[in-house]
Amino acid sequence: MKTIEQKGMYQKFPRSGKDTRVTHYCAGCGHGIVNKLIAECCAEMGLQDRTVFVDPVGCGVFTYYYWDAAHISAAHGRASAAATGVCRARPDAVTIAYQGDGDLGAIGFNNAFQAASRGEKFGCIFINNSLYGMTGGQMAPTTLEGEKTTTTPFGRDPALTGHPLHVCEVFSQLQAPVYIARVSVADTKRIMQCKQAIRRMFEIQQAHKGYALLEILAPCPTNFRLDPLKAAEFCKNEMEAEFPLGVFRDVEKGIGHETVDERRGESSRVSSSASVLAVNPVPQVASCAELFAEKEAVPPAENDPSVHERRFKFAGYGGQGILSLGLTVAEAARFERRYTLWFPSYGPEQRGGSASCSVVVSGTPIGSPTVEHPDVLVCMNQPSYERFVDDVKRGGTVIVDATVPITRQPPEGVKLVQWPALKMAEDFGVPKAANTMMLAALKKLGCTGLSGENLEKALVASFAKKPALGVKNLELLHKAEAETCA
Ligand SMILES: Cc1ncc(C[n+]2csc(CCOP(=O)(O)OP(=O)(O)O)c2C)c(N)n1
Repeated sequence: MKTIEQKGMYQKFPRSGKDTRVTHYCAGCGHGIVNKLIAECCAEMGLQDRTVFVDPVGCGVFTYYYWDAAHISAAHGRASAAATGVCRARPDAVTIAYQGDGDLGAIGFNNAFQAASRGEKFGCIFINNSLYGMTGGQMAPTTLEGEKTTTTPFGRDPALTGHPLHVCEVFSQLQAPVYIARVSVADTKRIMQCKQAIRRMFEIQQAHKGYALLEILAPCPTNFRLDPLKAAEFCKNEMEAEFPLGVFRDVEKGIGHETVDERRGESSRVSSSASVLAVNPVPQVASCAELFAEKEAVPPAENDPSVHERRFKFAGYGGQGILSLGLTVAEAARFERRYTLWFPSYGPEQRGGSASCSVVVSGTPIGSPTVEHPDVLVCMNQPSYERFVDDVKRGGTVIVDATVPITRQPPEGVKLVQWPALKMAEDFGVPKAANTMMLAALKKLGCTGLSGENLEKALVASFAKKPALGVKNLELLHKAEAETCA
Protein backbone atom coordinates (compact mmCIF):
# COMPACT_ATOMS: atom_id res chain seq x y z
CA MET A 1 0.00 0.00 0.00
CA LYS A 2 1.29 3.44 -0.89
CA THR A 3 1.63 5.67 2.16
CA ILE A 4 1.03 9.38 1.84
CA GLU A 5 3.84 11.48 3.17
CA GLN A 6 2.68 13.86 5.88
CA LYS A 7 4.58 17.12 5.71
CA GLY A 8 6.50 18.05 8.83
CA MET A 9 5.86 14.74 10.60
CA TYR A 10 8.22 11.82 11.01
CA GLN A 11 7.09 9.15 8.59
CA LYS A 12 7.20 6.56 11.41
CA PHE A 13 7.07 7.17 15.14
CA PRO A 14 9.86 5.04 16.65
CA ARG A 15 10.00 7.29 19.74
CA SER A 16 6.67 5.74 20.72
CA GLY A 17 8.51 2.42 21.02
CA LYS A 18 6.41 0.97 18.21
CA ASP A 19 7.05 0.53 14.53
CA THR A 20 4.00 2.55 13.59
CA ARG A 21 2.56 5.62 11.92
CA VAL A 22 -0.47 5.59 14.14
CA THR A 23 -0.69 8.38 16.72
CA HIS A 24 -1.92 7.86 20.27
CA TYR A 25 -4.91 10.19 19.78
CA CYS A 26 -8.48 8.88 19.94
CA ALA A 27 -10.67 8.97 16.80
CA GLY A 28 -12.08 12.46 16.28
CA CYS A 29 -9.72 14.14 18.77
CA GLY A 30 -8.97 17.79 17.97
CA HIS A 31 -5.31 17.33 18.94
CA GLY A 32 -4.76 14.92 16.05
CA ILE A 33 -6.07 17.45 13.51
CA VAL A 34 -4.11 20.35 15.00
CA ASN A 35 -0.94 18.24 15.14
CA LYS A 36 -1.13 17.70 11.40
CA LEU A 37 -1.84 21.37 10.68
CA ILE A 38 1.11 22.52 12.79
CA ALA A 39 3.44 20.04 11.10
CA GLU A 40 2.24 21.15 7.67
CA CYS A 41 2.66 24.86 8.37
CA CYS A 42 6.10 24.36 9.88
CA ALA A 43 7.23 22.32 6.86
CA GLU A 44 5.55 24.47 4.21
CA MET A 45 7.18 27.58 5.63
CA GLY A 46 10.60 25.90 5.70
CA LEU A 47 10.87 26.36 9.48
CA GLN A 48 11.51 22.82 10.72
CA ASP A 49 15.23 23.41 11.32
CA ARG A 50 14.56 26.59 13.27
CA THR A 51 11.55 25.58 15.33
CA VAL A 52 11.65 24.50 18.98
CA PHE A 53 8.36 23.09 20.25
CA VAL A 54 7.75 23.14 23.97
CA ASP A 55 5.46 20.21 24.75
CA PRO A 56 2.98 20.03 27.62
CA VAL A 57 1.78 17.35 29.99
CA GLY A 58 -1.69 16.44 28.78
CA CYS A 59 -2.90 14.60 25.68
CA GLY A 60 -0.39 16.66 23.65
CA VAL A 61 2.50 15.19 25.64
CA PHE A 62 3.80 13.03 22.80
CA THR A 63 4.06 15.61 20.03
CA TYR A 64 7.80 14.91 20.03
CA TYR A 65 6.96 11.48 18.60
CA TYR A 66 5.37 13.17 15.61
CA TRP A 67 6.71 16.60 14.63
CA ASP A 68 10.05 16.56 12.91
CA ALA A 69 11.62 19.55 14.68
CA ALA A 70 13.34 20.28 18.01
CA HIS A 71 11.37 19.62 21.20
CA ILE A 72 11.54 20.28 24.91
CA SER A 73 9.11 18.60 27.29
CA ALA A 74 7.96 20.88 30.07
CA ALA A 75 6.42 19.93 33.40
CA HIS A 76 2.63 20.21 33.62
CA GLY A 77 1.64 23.87 33.23
CA ARG A 78 5.17 25.10 32.63
CA ALA A 79 5.40 25.20 28.82
CA SER A 80 5.16 29.00 28.69
CA ALA A 81 7.88 29.31 31.34
CA ALA A 82 10.11 26.88 29.44
CA ALA A 83 9.33 28.67 26.15
CA THR A 84 10.43 31.95 27.77
CA GLY A 85 13.80 30.36 28.46
CA VAL A 86 14.11 28.97 24.93
CA CYS A 87 13.21 32.16 23.10
CA ARG A 88 15.55 34.24 25.28
CA ALA A 89 18.44 31.80 24.98
CA ARG A 90 17.90 31.24 21.24
CA PRO A 91 16.45 34.45 19.81
CA ASP A 92 17.04 33.09 16.30
CA ALA A 93 14.70 30.14 16.90
CA VAL A 94 10.98 29.96 16.27
CA THR A 95 9.59 28.94 19.65
CA ILE A 96 6.13 27.43 19.95
CA ALA A 97 4.53 26.30 23.23
CA TYR A 98 1.68 23.78 22.95
CA GLN A 99 -0.69 23.63 25.94
CA GLY A 100 -4.06 22.23 26.96
CA ASP A 101 -6.71 24.09 28.93
CA GLY A 102 -5.76 22.37 32.19
CA ASP A 103 -2.10 22.98 31.48
CA LEU A 104 -2.48 26.66 30.52
CA GLY A 105 -5.79 27.65 32.09
CA ALA A 106 -5.37 25.99 35.51
CA ILE A 107 -1.98 25.00 36.96
CA GLY A 108 -0.01 27.05 34.42
CA PHE A 109 -2.19 30.11 34.13
CA ASN A 110 0.06 32.54 35.93
CA ASN A 111 3.25 31.73 34.07
CA ALA A 112 1.41 31.79 30.71
CA PHE A 113 -0.23 35.10 31.57
CA GLN A 114 3.01 36.68 32.83
CA ALA A 115 4.90 35.50 29.72
CA ALA A 116 2.20 37.13 27.59
CA SER A 117 2.36 40.27 29.70
CA ARG A 118 6.13 40.47 29.24
CA GLY A 119 5.66 40.00 25.51
CA GLU A 120 7.99 37.02 25.29
CA LYS A 121 8.76 36.21 21.69
CA PHE A 122 7.05 32.88 21.29
CA GLY A 123 3.77 31.54 19.99
CA CYS A 124 1.43 29.68 22.31
CA ILE A 125 -1.02 27.18 20.86
CA PHE A 126 -3.74 26.59 23.41
CA ILE A 127 -6.01 23.58 22.91
CA ASN A 128 -9.36 24.15 24.60
CA ASN A 129 -11.33 20.90 24.75
CA SER A 130 -13.26 22.07 27.83
CA LEU A 131 -11.78 19.45 30.18
CA TYR A 132 -8.71 17.49 31.31
CA GLY A 133 -8.46 14.89 28.57
CA MET A 134 -5.43 12.83 29.52
CA THR A 135 -6.43 12.15 33.09
CA GLY A 136 -9.97 11.01 32.34
CA GLY A 137 -12.19 14.04 31.73
CA GLN A 138 -12.11 16.17 34.88
CA MET A 139 -13.38 19.77 34.98
CA ALA A 140 -11.02 22.39 33.57
CA PRO A 141 -11.31 26.16 34.01
CA THR A 142 -12.88 26.21 30.53
CA THR A 143 -15.60 23.64 31.31
CA LEU A 144 -18.98 25.04 30.27
CA GLU A 145 -21.69 25.85 32.78
CA GLY A 146 -23.80 22.73 33.21
CA GLU A 147 -21.21 20.55 31.47
CA LYS A 148 -20.90 17.11 33.02
CA THR A 149 -17.37 15.95 33.67
CA THR A 150 -16.06 13.28 36.00
CA THR A 151 -15.57 15.92 38.73
CA THR A 152 -18.83 17.77 37.98
CA PRO A 153 -21.14 14.77 37.54
CA PHE A 154 -24.23 16.95 38.00
CA GLY A 155 -22.96 19.60 35.59
CA ARG A 156 -20.63 22.51 36.37
CA ASP A 157 -22.34 24.76 38.86
CA PRO A 158 -20.89 28.30 38.79
CA ALA A 159 -21.87 28.81 42.43
CA LEU A 160 -19.48 26.00 43.41
CA THR A 161 -16.84 25.94 40.71
CA GLY A 162 -17.02 29.31 38.97
CA HIS A 163 -17.66 30.30 35.38
CA PRO A 164 -15.74 29.21 32.27
CA LEU A 165 -12.45 31.04 31.86
CA HIS A 166 -12.17 33.07 28.63
CA VAL A 167 -8.45 32.96 28.07
CA CYS A 168 -8.33 35.06 24.86
CA GLU A 169 -10.52 37.75 26.40
CA VAL A 170 -8.39 37.86 29.56
CA PHE A 171 -5.10 37.98 27.62
CA SER A 172 -6.61 40.74 25.45
CA GLN A 173 -6.40 43.02 28.47
CA LEU A 174 -2.61 42.87 28.25
CA GLN A 175 -0.60 45.44 26.36
CA ALA A 176 2.20 43.28 24.98
CA PRO A 177 0.69 40.47 22.85
CA VAL A 178 0.78 41.14 19.13
CA TYR A 179 -1.64 38.43 18.10
CA ILE A 180 -4.56 36.77 19.89
CA ALA A 181 -7.15 34.63 18.12
CA ARG A 182 -9.61 31.83 18.70
CA VAL A 183 -10.37 29.23 16.04
CA SER A 184 -11.88 25.75 15.95
CA VAL A 185 -11.35 22.41 14.23
CA ALA A 186 -14.98 21.26 14.41
CA ASP A 187 -15.48 21.07 10.63
CA THR A 188 -13.61 21.41 7.37
CA LYS A 189 -14.16 25.13 6.95
CA ARG A 190 -12.97 25.78 10.48
CA ILE A 191 -9.95 23.51 9.96
CA MET A 192 -8.91 25.64 6.97
CA GLN A 193 -9.33 28.80 9.05
CA CYS A 194 -7.33 27.17 11.82
CA LYS A 195 -4.52 26.42 9.42
CA GLN A 196 -4.41 30.08 8.32
CA ALA A 197 -4.24 31.16 11.94
CA ILE A 198 -1.41 28.72 12.71
CA ARG A 199 0.42 30.03 9.65
CA ARG A 200 -0.06 33.57 10.88
CA MET A 201 1.39 32.58 14.24
CA PHE A 202 4.45 31.06 12.56
CA GLU A 203 4.86 34.22 10.40
CA ILE A 204 4.88 36.38 13.51
CA GLN A 205 7.43 34.14 15.23
CA GLN A 206 9.56 33.87 12.10
CA ALA A 207 9.87 37.65 12.10
CA HIS A 208 10.29 37.74 15.93
CA LYS A 209 7.44 40.22 16.28
CA GLY A 210 6.36 39.20 19.79
CA TYR A 211 3.98 37.10 21.83
CA ALA A 212 1.09 35.36 20.05
CA LEU A 213 -1.72 33.28 21.51
CA LEU A 214 -3.86 30.98 19.40
CA GLU A 215 -6.74 29.23 21.17
CA ILE A 216 -8.17 26.25 19.30
CA LEU A 217 -11.54 24.78 20.27
CA ALA A 218 -11.17 21.03 19.95
CA PRO A 219 -13.56 18.09 20.38
CA CYS A 220 -12.70 15.31 22.82
CA PRO A 221 -15.12 12.48 21.86
CA THR A 222 -13.82 10.06 24.49
CA ASN A 223 -14.42 12.34 27.44
CA PHE A 224 -17.51 14.05 25.99
CA ARG A 225 -18.77 10.46 25.67
CA LEU A 226 -20.00 11.24 22.17
CA ASP A 227 -19.10 9.80 18.81
CA PRO A 228 -16.69 11.97 16.76
CA LEU A 229 -19.45 13.66 14.70
CA LYS A 230 -21.58 14.53 17.74
CA ALA A 231 -18.46 15.67 19.60
CA ALA A 232 -17.65 18.05 16.74
CA GLU A 233 -21.22 19.36 16.85
CA PHE A 234 -20.95 19.87 20.60
CA CYS A 235 -17.79 21.85 19.95
CA LYS A 236 -19.58 24.01 17.36
CA ASN A 237 -22.85 24.54 19.17
CA GLU A 238 -22.06 24.59 22.86
CA MET A 239 -18.41 25.57 23.02
CA GLU A 240 -18.57 28.29 20.38
CA ALA A 241 -21.61 29.81 22.09
CA GLU A 242 -19.42 30.31 25.17
CA PHE A 243 -16.14 30.97 23.34
CA PRO A 244 -16.81 33.00 20.17
CA LEU A 245 -14.31 32.55 17.36
CA GLY A 246 -12.40 35.54 16.12
CA VAL A 247 -9.20 37.51 15.83
CA PHE A 248 -9.02 39.51 19.03
CA ARG A 249 -5.79 41.21 18.10
CA ASP A 250 -3.42 41.39 15.18
CA VAL A 251 -1.34 44.49 15.69
CA GLU A 252 0.17 44.55 12.20
CA LYS A 253 -3.29 44.39 10.69
CA GLY A 254 -4.63 47.05 13.04
CA ILE A 255 -7.07 44.69 14.76
CA GLY A 256 -7.98 45.14 18.41
CA HIS A 257 -4.98 46.95 19.81
CA GLU A 258 -5.20 50.18 21.75
CA THR A 259 -2.60 52.04 23.71
CA VAL A 260 -3.04 52.17 27.47
CA ASP A 261 -4.25 55.77 27.20
CA GLU A 262 -6.88 54.87 24.66
CA ARG A 263 -8.00 51.95 26.74
CA ARG A 264 -8.40 54.03 29.86
CA GLY A 265 -10.95 56.09 27.95
CA GLU A 266 -12.82 53.14 26.53
CA SER A 267 -12.23 50.02 28.57
CA SER A 268 -14.50 47.62 26.73
CA ARG A 269 -13.01 48.06 23.31
CA VAL A 270 -10.61 45.16 23.35
CA SER A 271 -13.19 42.45 23.59
CA SER A 272 -15.77 44.19 21.42
CA SER A 273 -13.20 44.73 18.69
CA ALA A 274 -12.76 41.02 18.04
CA SER A 275 -13.38 40.47 14.36
CA VAL A 276 -15.59 37.43 14.40
CA LEU A 277 -14.85 34.90 11.68
CA ALA A 278 -17.72 34.05 9.39
CA VAL A 279 -18.87 30.52 10.19
CA ASN A 280 -21.95 28.65 9.09
CA PRO A 281 -24.76 28.28 11.60
CA VAL A 282 -25.19 24.62 12.55
CA PRO A 283 -28.19 22.69 13.84
CA GLN A 284 -28.52 22.19 17.60
CA VAL A 285 -27.46 18.79 18.96
CA ALA A 286 -27.53 16.93 22.22
CA SER A 287 -26.50 19.18 25.07
CA CYS A 288 -23.90 18.21 27.60
CA ALA A 289 -26.61 17.25 30.06
CA GLU A 290 -27.24 14.16 27.95
CA LEU A 291 -23.64 13.06 27.96
CA PHE A 292 -23.88 10.85 31.02
CA ALA A 293 -27.44 9.76 30.30
CA GLU A 294 -26.51 6.09 30.62
CA LYS A 295 -25.51 6.60 34.27
CA GLU A 296 -28.31 6.03 36.72
CA ALA A 297 -29.56 9.37 37.98
CA VAL A 298 -29.24 9.45 41.75
CA PRO A 299 -30.30 12.42 43.87
CA PRO A 300 -27.35 14.45 45.21
CA ALA A 301 -25.69 13.51 48.52
CA GLU A 302 -27.52 14.18 51.77
CA ASN A 303 -25.80 16.12 54.50
CA ASP A 304 -25.63 13.85 57.54
CA PRO A 305 -22.92 14.81 60.08
CA SER A 306 -23.59 11.60 62.04
CA VAL A 307 -21.94 9.60 59.23
CA HIS A 308 -18.21 9.76 59.84
CA GLU A 309 -15.73 9.99 57.03
CA ARG A 310 -14.05 6.76 55.94
CA ARG A 311 -10.94 6.69 53.82
CA PHE A 312 -9.92 3.78 51.63
CA LYS A 313 -6.86 2.87 49.62
CA PHE A 314 -7.00 0.18 46.94
CA ALA A 315 -3.70 -0.91 45.41
CA GLY A 316 -2.27 -3.55 43.09
CA TYR A 317 -1.01 -4.06 39.56
CA GLY A 318 -2.68 -2.24 36.65
CA GLY A 319 -5.10 -4.70 35.05
CA GLN A 320 -6.13 -6.35 38.36
CA GLY A 321 -9.27 -4.22 38.45
CA ILE A 322 -8.19 -2.30 41.50
CA LEU A 323 -9.36 1.05 40.13
CA SER A 324 -12.79 -0.37 39.29
CA LEU A 325 -13.02 -1.92 42.75
CA GLY A 326 -12.51 1.54 44.27
CA LEU A 327 -14.97 3.01 41.83
CA THR A 328 -17.55 0.37 42.78
CA VAL A 329 -17.25 1.34 46.45
CA ALA A 330 -17.57 5.03 45.51
CA GLU A 331 -20.59 4.21 43.36
CA ALA A 332 -22.20 2.29 46.25
CA ALA A 333 -21.66 5.40 48.40
CA ARG A 334 -23.35 7.49 45.71
CA PHE A 335 -26.33 5.12 45.74
CA GLU A 336 -26.40 5.56 49.52
CA ARG A 337 -26.46 9.35 49.00
CA ARG A 338 -23.13 9.87 50.74
CA TYR A 339 -20.52 12.36 49.62
CA THR A 340 -17.77 10.47 47.87
CA LEU A 341 -14.55 10.96 45.92
CA TRP A 342 -12.54 8.48 43.87
CA PHE A 343 -9.02 9.46 43.04
CA PRO A 344 -6.94 7.15 40.81
CA SER A 345 -3.19 7.09 40.58
CA TYR A 346 -1.31 5.07 37.99
CA GLY A 347 1.80 5.02 35.90
CA PRO A 348 1.77 5.74 32.18
CA GLU A 349 1.36 2.03 31.39
CA GLN A 350 -2.18 0.83 30.77
CA ARG A 351 -1.38 -2.67 32.12
CA GLY A 352 1.19 -4.21 34.43
CA GLY A 353 2.47 -1.10 36.26
CA SER A 354 1.35 -0.15 39.75
CA ALA A 355 -2.09 1.27 40.20
CA SER A 356 -3.87 2.56 43.24
CA CYS A 357 -6.86 4.65 44.05
CA SER A 358 -8.15 6.52 47.04
CA VAL A 359 -11.81 6.64 47.95
CA VAL A 360 -13.38 8.86 50.58
CA VAL A 361 -16.96 8.38 51.79
CA SER A 362 -18.59 10.83 54.13
CA GLY A 363 -21.87 12.22 55.39
CA THR A 364 -20.59 15.77 54.89
CA PRO A 365 -18.74 17.50 52.02
CA ILE A 366 -15.19 16.18 51.61
CA GLY A 367 -12.21 18.52 51.83
CA SER A 368 -9.45 16.52 50.18
CA PRO A 369 -9.47 13.51 47.87
CA THR A 370 -6.02 12.31 48.93
CA VAL A 371 -5.80 9.47 51.43
CA GLU A 372 -2.62 9.41 53.48
CA HIS A 373 -3.93 7.34 56.39
CA PRO A 374 -6.65 4.94 55.22
CA ASP A 375 -9.18 3.29 57.49
CA VAL A 376 -9.23 0.41 55.04
CA LEU A 377 -6.38 -0.75 52.83
CA VAL A 378 -6.95 -3.36 50.12
CA CYS A 379 -3.79 -4.78 48.55
CA MET A 380 -3.61 -7.17 45.64
CA ASN A 381 0.19 -7.45 45.47
CA GLN A 382 3.32 -7.29 47.58
CA PRO A 383 4.67 -3.88 46.45
CA SER A 384 1.41 -2.19 47.46
CA TYR A 385 1.37 -3.94 50.82
CA GLU A 386 4.94 -2.85 51.51
CA ARG A 387 4.21 0.68 50.38
CA PHE A 388 0.98 1.41 52.25
CA VAL A 389 0.71 -0.93 55.25
CA ASP A 390 2.43 1.41 57.72
CA ASP A 391 0.01 4.23 56.89
CA VAL A 392 -3.19 2.49 58.02
CA LYS A 393 -5.01 4.18 60.91
CA ARG A 394 -5.25 2.55 64.33
CA GLY A 395 -8.54 0.67 64.41
CA GLY A 396 -8.35 0.21 60.65
CA THR A 397 -8.27 -2.92 58.48
CA VAL A 398 -5.84 -4.27 55.90
CA ILE A 399 -7.20 -6.83 53.46
CA VAL A 400 -4.40 -8.40 51.51
CA ASP A 401 -4.39 -11.15 48.94
CA ALA A 402 -3.34 -14.42 50.56
CA THR A 403 -0.47 -14.88 48.07
CA VAL A 404 1.32 -11.80 49.46
CA PRO A 405 4.05 -12.69 51.97
CA ILE A 406 3.58 -10.78 55.21
CA THR A 407 7.11 -9.48 55.64
CA ARG A 408 6.02 -7.17 58.44
CA GLN A 409 2.90 -6.85 60.54
CA PRO A 410 0.61 -3.82 60.21
CA PRO A 411 0.87 -1.15 62.95
CA GLU A 412 -0.59 -1.97 66.36
CA GLY A 413 -4.35 -1.81 66.52
CA VAL A 414 -4.77 -2.57 62.80
CA LYS A 415 -6.58 -5.75 61.80
CA LEU A 416 -4.93 -7.89 59.13
CA VAL A 417 -7.11 -10.06 56.91
CA GLN A 418 -5.45 -12.42 54.41
CA TRP A 419 -8.03 -13.19 51.75
CA PRO A 420 -7.46 -15.61 48.85
CA ALA A 421 -8.99 -13.36 46.20
CA LEU A 422 -6.71 -14.41 43.35
CA LYS A 423 -7.03 -18.12 44.15
CA MET A 424 -10.81 -18.00 44.54
CA ALA A 425 -11.22 -16.20 41.24
CA GLU A 426 -8.97 -18.82 39.63
CA ASP A 427 -10.89 -21.70 41.27
CA PHE A 428 -14.23 -20.24 40.16
CA GLY A 429 -12.88 -20.16 36.61
CA VAL A 430 -12.91 -16.35 36.27
CA PRO A 431 -9.37 -15.14 37.12
CA LYS A 432 -10.30 -11.58 36.14
CA ALA A 433 -12.88 -11.43 38.93
CA ALA A 434 -10.29 -11.19 41.75
CA ASN A 435 -11.47 -7.64 42.43
CA THR A 436 -15.03 -8.94 42.92
CA MET A 437 -13.57 -11.41 45.43
CA MET A 438 -12.07 -8.46 47.29
CA LEU A 439 -15.43 -6.72 47.24
CA ALA A 440 -16.88 -9.85 48.86
CA ALA A 441 -14.35 -9.49 51.70
CA LEU A 442 -15.21 -5.81 52.16
CA LYS A 443 -18.90 -6.64 52.27
CA LYS A 444 -18.48 -9.63 54.58
CA LEU A 445 -16.28 -7.70 57.03
CA GLY A 446 -18.65 -4.70 56.94
CA CYS A 447 -15.74 -2.28 56.78
CA THR A 448 -17.14 0.05 54.13
CA GLY A 449 -19.98 1.35 56.30
CA LEU A 450 -22.21 0.90 53.24
CA SER A 451 -25.13 -1.45 52.88
CA GLY A 452 -24.61 -4.79 51.21
CA GLU A 453 -27.50 -3.96 48.94
CA ASN A 454 -25.79 -0.85 47.58
CA LEU A 455 -22.45 -2.64 47.19
CA GLU A 456 -24.20 -5.28 45.10
CA LYS A 457 -26.10 -2.67 43.12
CA ALA A 458 -22.86 -0.83 42.38
CA LEU A 459 -21.17 -4.07 41.31
CA VAL A 460 -23.95 -4.78 38.84
CA ALA A 461 -23.94 -1.14 37.66
CA SER A 462 -20.22 -1.37 36.93
CA PHE A 463 -21.11 -3.89 34.23
CA ALA A 464 -23.95 -1.80 32.82
CA LYS A 465 -22.68 -2.28 29.27
CA LYS A 466 -22.35 -6.08 29.73
CA PRO A 467 -25.28 -7.09 31.95
CA ALA A 468 -24.54 -10.82 31.71
CA LEU A 469 -21.17 -10.19 33.36
CA GLY A 470 -22.93 -8.21 36.08
CA VAL A 471 -25.09 -11.23 36.91
CA LYS A 472 -22.06 -13.54 36.82
CA ASN A 473 -20.05 -11.30 39.15
CA LEU A 474 -22.93 -11.05 41.60
CA GLU A 475 -23.08 -14.84 41.69
CA LEU A 476 -19.31 -15.01 42.31
CA LEU A 477 -19.60 -12.37 45.05
CA HIS A 478 -22.13 -14.53 46.88
CA LYS A 479 -19.98 -17.67 46.47
CA ALA A 480 -16.91 -15.84 47.82
CA GLU A 481 -18.83 -14.49 50.80
CA ALA A 482 -19.52 -18.06 51.85
CA GLU A 483 -15.74 -18.66 52.27
CA THR A 484 -14.12 -18.13 55.67
CA CYS A 485 -11.61 -15.35 56.26
CA ALA A 486 -8.14 -16.11 57.61
C1 LIG B 1 2.17 18.89 38.56
C2 LIG B 1 1.15 17.95 37.97
N1 LIG B 1 -0.12 18.05 38.36
C3 LIG B 1 -1.06 17.23 37.81
C4 LIG B 1 -0.70 16.32 36.87
C5 LIG B 1 -1.76 15.40 36.31
N2 LIG B 1 -2.17 15.83 34.98
C6 LIG B 1 -1.59 15.32 33.88
S1 LIG B 1 -2.28 15.94 32.49
C7 LIG B 1 -3.39 16.86 33.37
C8 LIG B 1 -4.43 17.72 32.73
C9 LIG B 1 -4.46 17.62 31.27
O1 LIG B 1 -5.50 18.42 30.78
P1 LIG B 1 -5.28 19.51 29.67
O2 LIG B 1 -4.11 20.37 29.99
O3 LIG B 1 -6.59 20.19 29.48
O4 LIG B 1 -4.87 18.67 28.40
P2 LIG B 1 -5.68 17.58 27.57
O5 LIG B 1 -5.23 16.25 28.12
O6 LIG B 1 -7.15 17.81 27.74
O7 LIG B 1 -5.23 17.80 26.19
C10 LIG B 1 -3.19 16.69 34.73
C11 LIG B 1 -4.00 17.36 35.77
C12 LIG B 1 0.65 16.27 36.48
N3 LIG B 1 1.08 15.42 35.53
N4 LIG B 1 1.55 17.09 37.04
